[in-house]
Amino acid sequence: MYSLVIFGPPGSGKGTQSEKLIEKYGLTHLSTGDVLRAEIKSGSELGNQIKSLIEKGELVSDEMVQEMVKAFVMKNKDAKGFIFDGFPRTVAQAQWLDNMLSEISTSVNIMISLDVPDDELRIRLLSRGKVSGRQDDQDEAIINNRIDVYKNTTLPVMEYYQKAGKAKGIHGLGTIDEIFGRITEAVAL
Ligand code: B4P
Repeated sequence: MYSLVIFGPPGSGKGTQSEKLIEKYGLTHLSTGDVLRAEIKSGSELGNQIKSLIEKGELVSDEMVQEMVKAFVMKNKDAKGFIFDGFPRTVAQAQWLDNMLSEISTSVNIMISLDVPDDELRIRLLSRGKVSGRQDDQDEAIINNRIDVYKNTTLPVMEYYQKAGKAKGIHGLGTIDEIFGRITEAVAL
């Protein structure tokens, strides 16, 4: 099993590059953002709680996200490997992921970190907000909070993977194909 974490600030292109990675490597994709948005769409009580956090640009609790990730991985134990997109977002989630994968005798092979300047993130997210209807992409104050949460809470996850010798930084500006080319060089599967 080959598992890859795609990491970066909001708007860095994680979802965009995941689509190309799935196509090339046949890995099974898990976007925690997508799973959370599906829960919101279901109209459940849990979905309402998640909605209020996402619309403020805050993270959902580790426990809630971990439960969703575990259910997904256990359901797909025969996968060739996974792309974890937007997960882990805290050091606690990263430690938990290592433990959970070791239960099925596997581990994260590589962490791809997309590096994009803040100004470009704001441009991309506001432009997606105009077409996607995503509330968290339409308000600059919420976007700024997401970037702050990334720097304060999520960035230490990079150090976690650096210490494990698994982090690869990728320059995240350029065309989608140019960035994908840099990623495939790093993955070298
Ligand atoms: P996500 O869905 O992960 O949202 P995101 O960080 O904005 O990333 P996304 O994948 O959507 O965007 P991308 O970088 O591809 O999370 C949403 C929320 O859910 C979080 O804020 C949090 O509240 C919650 N959540 C999710 N996971 C969680 C976790 N593990 N723990 C706790 N809470 C969690 O950016 C794409 C945009 O840029 C697109 O519009 C694309 O067209 C554009 N783009 C991409 N590449 C480009 C390029 N090369 N040039 C120009 N534009 C480009």
